[in-house]
Amino acid sequence: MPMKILLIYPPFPLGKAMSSVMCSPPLNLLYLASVSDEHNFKVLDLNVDGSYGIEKIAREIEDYDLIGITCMSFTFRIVLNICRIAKKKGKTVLLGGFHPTLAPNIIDKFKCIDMIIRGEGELTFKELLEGKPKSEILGLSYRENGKVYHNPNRPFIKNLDELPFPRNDLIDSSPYNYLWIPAWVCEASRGCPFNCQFCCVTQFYKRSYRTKSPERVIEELLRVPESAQLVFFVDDNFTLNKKRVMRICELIQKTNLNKHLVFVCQSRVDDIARNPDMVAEMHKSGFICFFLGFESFKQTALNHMEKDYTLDKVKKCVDICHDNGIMIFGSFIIGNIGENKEDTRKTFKLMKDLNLDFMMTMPLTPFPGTKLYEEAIENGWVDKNLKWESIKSGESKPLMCTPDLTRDEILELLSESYKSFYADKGYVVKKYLTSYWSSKFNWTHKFLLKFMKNGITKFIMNLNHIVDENYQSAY
Ligand code: B12
Ligand code: SF4
Repeated sequence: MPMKILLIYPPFPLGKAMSSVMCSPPLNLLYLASVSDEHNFKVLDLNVDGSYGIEKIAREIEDYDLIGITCMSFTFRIVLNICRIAKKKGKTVLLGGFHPTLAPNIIDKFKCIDMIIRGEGELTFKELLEGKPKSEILGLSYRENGKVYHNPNRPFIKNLDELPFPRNDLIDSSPYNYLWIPAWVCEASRGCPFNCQFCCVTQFYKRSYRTKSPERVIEELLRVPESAQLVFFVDDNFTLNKKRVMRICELIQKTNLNKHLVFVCQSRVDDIARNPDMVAEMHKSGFICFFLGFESFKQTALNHMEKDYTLDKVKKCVDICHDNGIMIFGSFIIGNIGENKEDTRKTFKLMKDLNLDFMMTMPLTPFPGTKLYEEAIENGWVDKNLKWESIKSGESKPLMCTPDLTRDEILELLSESYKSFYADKGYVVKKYLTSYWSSKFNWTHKFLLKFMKNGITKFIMNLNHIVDENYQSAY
């Protein structure tokens, strides 16, 4: 008997205002929905439709047999509220994603969660839908007759090419965008072999790294909805294997995908510094921006977090990108162990001296299961009774202090980082009126009108949704 299954992506902190600037398709749910033809799926992305308050969710849930929800640590509070509504309606509630995988004991504590699929979801979900006895399904945690069982882990999928293609047809592609450019996402590999102390990926994928074949990657790109003009590769480390990247580039050019799509990926400073020829080829194939986790510009802090790159590579990496017309979106952590205010401000200055194109900062966060969490607990930097279920996803207050900085100081530095970078007129004028008119960056001209027309108007129209308490508490 076919089931009606509702897969929910919970809302991000800033609601509609955020989604008009950046809104990413729920790729995980599209993969999950691909594992069975027998059942009927609906994917509900609450980032797209800001009108979903508690009553509307409750009405929607009514129609379904199984409610699956994806969950990150910062969305756990909202997810839990949705679980409670679903449970009240007598539905079966299933969670998956990083938070339930790395903190599976939440099922022991919260009776509104019936099942958790830990780790990669596809095969476990398939077996569950096929009706295999729960006790035999690897990677499943479940409640039965009031008792909770955590089955052994499921080994990682050996050949990622065997996965069915994501069910892109289940959602309307039009709301999805990255900085106002109509966008889609693609996954070419899973995991990362590095061992950064703060990172959840190392724990989730146990430092494994598996790739899809370049041919399969192209197949996925060919299925990207027509409306998209940009594809973001969600891989943690797209450039790890140069030979493979070169082959993907070759195939992108052969299939002319770069005629109507541009690409953004996540990479590492050392990969870029080592491989200027790869970067040149990537730009030729339509790559326009690299998302790089610099985290800090203090070597001892990088060593402490086991980031495994050295600062002498930074200038080289930035020059290689800019010489090839590739923008850099730098990501930094505020409150690294071993950094004081002065060190942090040196990092702010370097971001501009290096001419980075965009940056974002995040407070050091002790996510469940990470090595950082253990260290923070041991040293009393975080409350040992930290309850993710009471943290609002828009909450900006850092969750831990460090030996050099209080939580309030980290908060001040976070706000200072954005002011010092984006509100510094000299910097923005220099960047936007000089660099992007050079021939290397001529691809930016194509998007400029779009930025102005769609972006600014939509953003202003939706400003009232920013950190909207009602929107948050609606769940
Ligand atoms: C792309 C991405 C984003 C996109 C989101 C796109 C989207 N709509 O999904 C954007 C840029 C918006 C984003 C934002 C943020 N992100 Co992010 N993101 C990622 C990234 C790089 C890839 C995610 C992805 O698409 N993977 C591919 C899919 C197929 O895998 P998956 O999501 O893991 O899903 C599989 C399983 O987890 C499982 N599964 C997942 N959901 C469900 C649900 C059910 C019902 C079942 C059965 C199974 C299941 O099955 C899936 C298929 O195998 C991950 C790192 C990573 N490697 O996953 C970080 C990651 C998920 N992000 C993270 C963080 C911290 C954030 C931010 C807080 C960052 C910030 N500075 O604001 C925000 C969170 C905003 C919020 N909700 O509060 C952390 C989460 C840590 C945690 N414990 O919660 C990660 C792990 C990065 C890291 N290294 O720590 N992110
Ligand atoms: S390189 Fe990136 S994905 Fe890999 S462990 Fe470090 S932070 Fe995580």
